[in-house]
Amino acid sequence: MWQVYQFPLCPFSRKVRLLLSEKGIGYELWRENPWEHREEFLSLNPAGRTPVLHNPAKGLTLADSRAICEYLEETSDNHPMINGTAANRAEIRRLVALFDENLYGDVTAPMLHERMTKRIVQRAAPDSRVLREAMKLAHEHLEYIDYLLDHRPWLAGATMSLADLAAAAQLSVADYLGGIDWAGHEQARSWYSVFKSRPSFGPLLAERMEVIQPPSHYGDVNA
Ligand SMILES: N[C@@H](CCC(=O)N[C@@H](CS)C(=O)NCC(=O)O)C(=O)O
Repeated sequence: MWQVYQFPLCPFSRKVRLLLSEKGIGYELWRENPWEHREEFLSLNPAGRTPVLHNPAKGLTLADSRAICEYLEETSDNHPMINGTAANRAEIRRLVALFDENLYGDVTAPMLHERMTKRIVQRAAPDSRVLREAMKLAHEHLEYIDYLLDHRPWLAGATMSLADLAAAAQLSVADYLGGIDWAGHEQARSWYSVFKSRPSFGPLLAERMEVIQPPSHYGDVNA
């Protein structure tokens, strides 16, 4: 059985967990707070970042969500998520990079820092200017997602792919932290509500990060 080292609001762990579930691969959750720099965790991943996928029976440890997702894609035939022609696969990987890097850097990372790290680790108040800027940038990312969905049923093309999982993972964390205003983004909102109803998403929506509560619409599959 795979062990996923993660904490509930790590968007990269969410992406990996969504992929594992969509592929029907079982896993156990192992709670890891990377800011604690635990030695045992650093021996699994010297970068000190979640997610890590560990399989003691196989003697295998995988780190970095993109490396993990590529591994799962190469080793499981179930529900391919980087599929189609070489051009389709390049488009999926382009969007995964965009969401993992830009959406994370512009929106999820500052929201996590202001609302989670400052509260739990630094015991400091969030900076409202940083939060406002992240929410403004969230609108720009949602506009791009609306644009993609105007042209295709799923973000990277005709079928659901890792690009959808990557975007949903980031947006779900930003939404938990109150950083997403869905008003005016009907395409993105209805794409995301389809996701919320998927069995793979249920466990994520039900989880809570101690002391931080999400807004009421967060876990509502009809919102
Ligand atoms: N590129 C990495 C990013 C992982 C990452 O940044 N994880 C965060 C938590 S969401 C982390 O562990 N941060 C702690 C640190 O950077 O020291 C991936 O895709 O797995």
